[in-house]
Amino acid sequence: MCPQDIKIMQRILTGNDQIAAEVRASLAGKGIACINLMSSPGSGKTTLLQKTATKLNKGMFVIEGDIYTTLDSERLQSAGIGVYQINTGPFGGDCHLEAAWIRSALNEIDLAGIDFLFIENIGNLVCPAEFDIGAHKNIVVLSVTEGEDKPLKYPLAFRNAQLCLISKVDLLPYLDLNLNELKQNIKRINPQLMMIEISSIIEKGLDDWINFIMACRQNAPEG
Ligand SMILES: Nc1nc2c(ncn2[C@@H]2O[C@H](COP(=O)(O)OP(=O)(O)OP(=O)(O)O)[C@@H](O)[C@H]2O)c(=O)[nH]1
Ligand SMILES: [Mg+2]
Repeated sequence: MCPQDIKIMQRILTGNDQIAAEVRASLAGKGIACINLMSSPGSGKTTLLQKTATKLNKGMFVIEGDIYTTLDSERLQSAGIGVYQINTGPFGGDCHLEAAWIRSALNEIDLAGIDFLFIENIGNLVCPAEFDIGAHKNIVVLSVTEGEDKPLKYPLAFRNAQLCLISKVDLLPYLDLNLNELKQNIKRINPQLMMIEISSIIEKGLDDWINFIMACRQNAPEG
Protein backbone atom coordinates (compact mmCIF):
# COMPACT_ATOMS: atom_id res chain seq x y z
CA MET A 1 0.00 0.00 0.00
CA CYS A 2 1.47 3.40 -0.92
CA PRO A 3 1.58 6.26 1.65
CA GLN A 4 -1.20 8.14 -0.15
CA ASP A 5 -3.56 5.18 0.34
CA ILE A 6 -2.81 5.15 4.07
CA LYS A 7 -3.73 8.85 4.32
CA ILE A 8 -7.10 8.28 2.66
CA MET A 9 -7.94 5.40 5.03
CA GLN A 10 -7.10 7.55 8.05
CA ARG A 11 -9.39 10.30 6.79
CA ILE A 12 -12.32 7.89 6.41
CA LEU A 13 -11.88 6.51 9.92
CA THR A 14 -11.52 9.97 11.44
CA GLY A 15 -14.74 11.07 9.73
CA ASN A 16 -16.58 8.02 11.07
CA ASP A 17 -15.31 8.60 14.61
CA GLN A 18 -16.45 12.21 14.53
CA ILE A 19 -19.96 11.32 13.35
CA ALA A 20 -20.08 8.53 15.98
CA ALA A 21 -19.21 11.02 18.73
CA GLU A 22 -22.00 13.33 17.51
CA VAL A 23 -24.53 10.47 17.42
CA ARG A 24 -23.52 9.36 20.94
CA ALA A 25 -23.79 12.87 22.37
CA SER A 26 -27.12 13.56 20.64
CA LEU A 27 -28.69 10.35 22.02
CA ALA A 28 -27.27 11.00 25.49
CA GLY A 29 -28.80 14.48 25.36
CA LYS A 30 -32.21 12.87 24.76
CA GLY A 31 -31.69 10.39 27.62
CA ILE A 32 -31.53 7.42 25.26
CA ALA A 33 -29.10 4.56 25.92
CA CYS A 34 -27.73 3.15 22.67
CA ILE A 35 -26.58 -0.48 22.70
CA ASN A 36 -24.76 -2.12 19.77
CA LEU A 37 -24.99 -5.92 19.41
CA MET A 38 -22.15 -7.54 17.46
CA SER A 39 -21.60 -11.22 16.71
CA SER A 40 -21.13 -13.94 14.14
CA PRO A 41 -24.23 -14.80 12.11
CA GLY A 42 -26.82 -16.73 14.11
CA SER A 43 -25.52 -16.23 17.67
CA GLY A 44 -29.04 -15.30 18.79
CA LYS A 45 -29.13 -11.48 18.59
CA THR A 46 -32.63 -11.12 17.15
CA THR A 47 -34.06 -13.80 19.43
CA LEU A 48 -32.54 -12.00 22.42
CA LEU A 49 -34.07 -8.69 21.29
CA GLN A 50 -37.47 -10.37 21.06
CA LYS A 51 -37.03 -11.68 24.62
CA THR A 52 -35.74 -8.31 25.79
CA ALA A 53 -38.92 -6.66 24.54
CA THR A 54 -41.07 -8.98 26.63
CA LYS A 55 -39.08 -7.94 29.72
CA LEU A 56 -38.85 -4.21 29.01
CA ASN A 57 -42.43 -3.90 27.78
CA LYS A 58 -41.93 -0.50 26.15
CA GLY A 59 -39.44 2.25 25.37
CA MET A 60 -37.37 0.08 23.06
CA PHE A 61 -36.48 0.59 19.40
CA VAL A 62 -34.18 -1.42 17.13
CA ILE A 63 -32.07 -0.35 14.18
CA GLU A 64 -31.61 -3.56 12.27
CA GLY A 65 -28.52 -4.03 10.11
CA ASP A 66 -28.49 -6.64 7.36
CA ILE A 67 -26.89 -6.88 3.98
CA TYR A 68 -29.95 -8.03 2.04
CA THR A 69 -33.15 -8.99 3.84
CA THR A 70 -35.76 -7.53 6.15
CA LEU A 71 -36.33 -10.92 7.84
CA ASP A 72 -35.12 -9.87 11.29
CA SER A 73 -37.11 -6.63 11.14
CA GLU A 74 -40.23 -8.61 10.28
CA ARG A 75 -39.65 -10.85 13.33
CA LEU A 76 -39.19 -7.85 15.59
CA GLN A 77 -42.14 -5.97 14.14
CA SER A 78 -44.43 -8.95 14.61
CA ALA A 79 -43.35 -8.93 18.27
CA GLY A 80 -44.54 -5.30 18.47
CA ILE A 81 -41.05 -3.75 18.48
CA GLY A 82 -40.39 -0.50 16.59
CA VAL A 83 -37.74 -1.13 13.97
CA TYR A 84 -35.78 0.67 11.25
CA GLN A 85 -34.05 -1.46 8.62
CA ILE A 86 -30.65 -0.65 7.14
CA ASN A 87 -29.70 -2.83 4.14
CA THR A 88 -26.18 -2.28 2.88
CA GLY A 89 -26.63 -4.57 -0.15
CA PRO A 90 -27.77 -1.92 -2.65
CA PHE A 91 -24.82 0.29 -1.58
CA GLY A 92 -21.95 -2.15 -1.99
CA GLY A 93 -22.90 -4.80 0.57
CA ASP A 94 -20.76 -3.71 3.51
CA CYS A 95 -20.65 -6.35 6.26
CA HIS A 96 -20.76 -3.73 9.04
CA LEU A 97 -22.60 -0.54 9.92
CA GLU A 98 -20.92 2.86 10.06
CA ALA A 99 -21.84 5.95 12.06
CA ALA A 100 -23.18 7.82 9.02
CA TRP A 101 -25.80 5.10 8.51
CA ILE A 102 -26.97 5.54 12.09
CA ARG A 103 -27.05 9.34 11.80
CA SER A 104 -29.22 9.08 8.66
CA ALA A 105 -31.52 6.57 10.34
CA LEU A 106 -31.93 8.80 13.39
CA ASN A 107 -33.08 11.66 11.14
CA GLU A 108 -36.04 9.49 10.14
CA ILE A 109 -36.95 7.82 13.44
CA ASP A 110 -39.42 9.31 15.91
CA LEU A 111 -37.50 8.89 19.17
CA ALA A 112 -40.28 10.19 21.43
CA GLY A 113 -40.79 7.74 24.30
CA ILE A 114 -37.68 5.72 23.44
CA ASP A 115 -35.36 4.87 26.35
CA PHE A 116 -33.30 2.13 24.71
CA LEU A 117 -32.05 2.13 21.16
CA PHE A 118 -30.60 -1.25 20.19
CA ILE A 119 -28.56 -1.63 17.04
CA GLU A 120 -28.34 -5.17 15.71
CA ASN A 121 -25.14 -4.97 13.71
CA ILE A 122 -24.60 -7.12 10.63
CA GLY A 123 -23.77 -10.72 11.57
CA ASN A 124 -19.97 -10.79 11.36
CA LEU A 125 -17.43 -11.06 14.18
CA VAL A 126 -14.75 -9.02 12.41
CA CYS A 127 -15.80 -5.85 10.57
CA PRO A 128 -18.44 -4.38 12.94
CA ALA A 129 -15.83 -4.13 15.70
CA GLU A 130 -13.70 -1.84 13.52
CA PHE A 131 -16.32 0.92 13.35
CA ASP A 132 -17.57 3.12 16.18
CA ILE A 133 -21.26 3.68 15.40
CA GLY A 134 -22.07 5.98 18.30
CA ALA A 135 -23.33 3.41 20.79
CA HIS A 136 -22.88 3.93 24.53
CA LYS A 137 -22.21 0.24 25.02
CA ASN A 138 -20.86 -2.37 22.64
CA ILE A 139 -21.94 -5.93 23.32
CA VAL A 140 -20.30 -8.97 21.77
CA VAL A 141 -22.49 -12.08 21.64
CA LEU A 142 -20.69 -15.42 21.35
CA SER A 143 -22.70 -18.63 21.22
CA VAL A 144 -21.37 -21.79 22.82
CA THR A 145 -21.54 -23.61 19.49
CA GLU A 146 -18.74 -21.40 18.08
CA GLY A 147 -15.87 -22.92 20.08
CA GLU A 148 -13.39 -21.86 22.78
CA ASP A 149 -10.88 -20.33 20.36
CA LYS A 150 -13.02 -17.57 18.82
CA PRO A 151 -11.98 -14.76 21.21
CA LEU A 152 -8.34 -15.46 20.28
CA LYS A 153 -9.05 -15.65 16.55
CA TYR A 154 -11.31 -12.58 16.42
CA PRO A 155 -9.99 -10.42 19.29
CA LEU A 156 -11.13 -6.94 18.26
CA ALA A 157 -14.82 -7.48 19.00
CA PHE A 158 -13.87 -8.65 22.51
CA ARG A 159 -11.36 -5.83 23.02
CA ASN A 160 -13.87 -3.14 22.01
CA ALA A 161 -16.87 -4.45 23.98
CA GLN A 162 -18.04 -3.68 27.51
CA LEU A 163 -20.06 -6.89 27.86
CA CYS A 164 -19.81 -10.39 26.39
CA LEU A 165 -23.00 -12.41 26.28
CA ILE A 166 -22.17 -16.11 26.12
CA SER A 167 -25.32 -17.31 24.39
CA LYS A 168 -27.23 -20.59 23.89
CA VAL A 169 -25.93 -22.06 27.15
CA ASP A 170 -28.95 -24.42 27.13
CA LEU A 171 -26.95 -26.36 24.52
CA LEU A 172 -23.91 -26.94 26.80
CA PRO A 173 -24.96 -30.48 27.85
CA TYR A 174 -24.85 -31.54 24.20
CA LEU A 175 -21.52 -29.95 23.29
CA ASP A 176 -17.89 -30.80 23.78
CA LEU A 177 -17.13 -27.22 24.84
CA ASN A 178 -14.91 -26.28 27.78
CA LEU A 179 -16.72 -23.21 29.14
CA ASN A 180 -13.88 -22.33 31.53
CA GLU A 181 -11.39 -22.32 28.69
CA LEU A 182 -13.70 -20.11 26.63
CA LYS A 183 -13.94 -17.63 29.52
CA GLN A 184 -10.17 -17.69 30.06
CA ASN A 185 -9.66 -16.89 26.37
CA ILE A 186 -12.05 -13.95 26.66
CA LYS A 187 -10.11 -12.70 29.72
CA ARG A 188 -6.82 -13.06 27.84
CA ILE A 189 -8.10 -10.62 25.24
CA ASN A 190 -9.91 -8.25 27.60
CA PRO A 191 -9.41 -8.85 31.35
CA GLN A 192 -12.06 -6.21 32.19
CA LEU A 193 -14.78 -7.65 29.97
CA MET A 194 -17.92 -8.49 31.91
CA MET A 195 -19.60 -11.78 30.91
CA ILE A 196 -23.16 -13.05 31.25
CA GLU A 197 -24.20 -16.58 30.32
CA ILE A 198 -27.57 -16.43 28.60
CA SER A 199 -30.15 -18.58 26.92
CA SER A 200 -33.21 -17.12 25.27
CA ILE A 201 -34.74 -20.60 25.18
CA ILE A 202 -34.58 -21.46 28.89
CA GLU A 203 -34.44 -17.75 29.89
CA LYS A 204 -31.15 -18.04 31.72
CA GLY A 205 -29.25 -14.82 32.44
CA LEU A 206 -32.01 -12.58 31.12
CA ASP A 207 -32.46 -10.77 34.45
CA ASP A 208 -28.73 -9.96 34.56
CA TRP A 209 -28.97 -8.72 30.96
CA ILE A 210 -31.95 -6.51 31.78
CA ASN A 211 -30.11 -5.16 34.86
CA PHE A 212 -27.15 -4.32 32.64
CA ILE A 213 -29.41 -2.46 30.20
CA MET A 214 -31.12 -0.57 33.02
CA ALA A 215 -27.74 0.47 34.43
CA CYS A 216 -26.77 1.82 30.98
CA ARG A 217 -29.61 4.29 31.24
CA GLN A 218 -29.25 5.14 34.93
CA ASN A 219 -25.53 5.85 34.68
CA ALA A 220 -25.22 8.83 32.40
CA PRO A 221 -24.24 7.41 28.99
CA GLU A 222 -20.59 8.08 28.14
CA GLY A 223 -20.26 11.05 25.79
N1 LIG B 1 -30.59 -23.41 21.60
C1 LIG B 1 -30.74 -22.10 21.44
N2 LIG B 1 -31.01 -21.59 20.23
C2 LIG B 1 -31.13 -20.25 20.11
C3 LIG B 1 -31.00 -19.37 21.20
N3 LIG B 1 -31.17 -18.10 20.76
C4 LIG B 1 -31.40 -18.21 19.43
N4 LIG B 1 -31.39 -19.50 19.04
C5 LIG B 1 -31.59 -20.01 17.68
O1 LIG B 1 -30.46 -19.68 16.89
C6 LIG B 1 -30.85 -19.37 15.56
C7 LIG B 1 -30.35 -17.98 15.17
O2 LIG B 1 -30.98 -17.04 16.02
P1 LIG B 1 -31.09 -15.50 15.61
O3 LIG B 1 -31.71 -14.80 16.76
O4 LIG B 1 -31.73 -15.36 14.29
O5 LIG B 1 -29.56 -15.11 15.48
P2 LIG B 1 -28.94 -13.73 14.97
O6 LIG B 1 -27.69 -13.50 15.73
O7 LIG B 1 -29.95 -12.66 15.04
O8 LIG B 1 -28.62 -14.08 13.44
P3 LIG B 1 -28.16 -13.05 12.28
O9 LIG B 1 -28.98 -11.83 12.40
O10 LIG B 1 -28.44 -13.81 11.03
O11 LIG B 1 -26.70 -12.81 12.52
C8 LIG B 1 -32.36 -19.50 15.52
O12 LIG B 1 -32.71 -20.78 15.03
C9 LIG B 1 -32.76 -19.36 16.98
O13 LIG B 1 -33.97 -20.01 17.30
C10 LIG B 1 -30.73 -19.94 22.48
O14 LIG B 1 -30.60 -19.25 23.51
N5 LIG B 1 -30.60 -21.30 22.55
MG1 LIG C 1 -30.53 -11.34 13.57
